[in-house]
Amino acid sequence: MKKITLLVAAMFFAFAANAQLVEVVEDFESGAFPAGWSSVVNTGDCDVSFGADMPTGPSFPSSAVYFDDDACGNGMDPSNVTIYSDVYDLSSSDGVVTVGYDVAFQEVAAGDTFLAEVNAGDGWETLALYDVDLAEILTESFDGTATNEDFQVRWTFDDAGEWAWHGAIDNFNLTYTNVLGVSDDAVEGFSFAPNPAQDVLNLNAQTNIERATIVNVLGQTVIDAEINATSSTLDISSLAAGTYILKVAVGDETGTYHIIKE
Ligand SMILES: [Ca+2]
Ligand SMILES: [Ca+2]
Ligand SMILES: [Ca+2]
Repeated sequence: MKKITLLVAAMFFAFAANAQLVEVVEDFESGAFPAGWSSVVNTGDCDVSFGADMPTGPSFPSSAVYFDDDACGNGMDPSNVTIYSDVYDLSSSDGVVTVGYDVAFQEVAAGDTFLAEVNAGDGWETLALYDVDLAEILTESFDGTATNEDFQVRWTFDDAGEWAWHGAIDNFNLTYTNVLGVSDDAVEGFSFAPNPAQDVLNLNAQTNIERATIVNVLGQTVIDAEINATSSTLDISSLAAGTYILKVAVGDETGTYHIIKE
């Protein structure tokens, strides 16, 4: 994932038909983890805290979640503590995801680190590694692609066995666009295959399929075919890879399905 500064693409999608911008923001003002969030003490005896005032260096304007190794104390067992975000289902998203947070990190010995990672479908990968003191609260934003059902972000503070300072985050934000704000709407007796598909979609129904259209993430119709048969094929070889919506009119019903073009 690489940094971006604007959410222009996501905001544009929000105004297109059949697309819904989803924005998750967590500000840690309650003094406890939001639903779905947690921390895991991998080693040591100390866990995270909530608050604005950091043990040293710049503090936050409002409550953050942080690991305070200073408060953990001198001579304690080495601390390695991970903050886990909620798990987000991005399977209905168009694949474009932006994740961000504000971060503070102060170390004592050079070995201390604060590691941000994301699971965007291929296991944990590094978003950012904070390895030296941050002179200011840093506002981070990362742009990438993900359509996994178990999208998650985590931050791990490692004190390298020292009496160290802290790592903290606030204002977690996750932005993505659902291609449809609703789940698939199936028509009984209608089926199609394969999905994902490369070249051809095979359509089958027990009653007459009148029309089939394919809509992209911008809500634009890219294929519009009169069928008038109980079975047919749609040539999708010209479509760019990505997620689309298949709409079918079968009898007097309309079905909508997510399809993936490979
Ligand atoms: Ca806050
Ligand atoms: Ca370091
Ligand atoms: Ca320590």
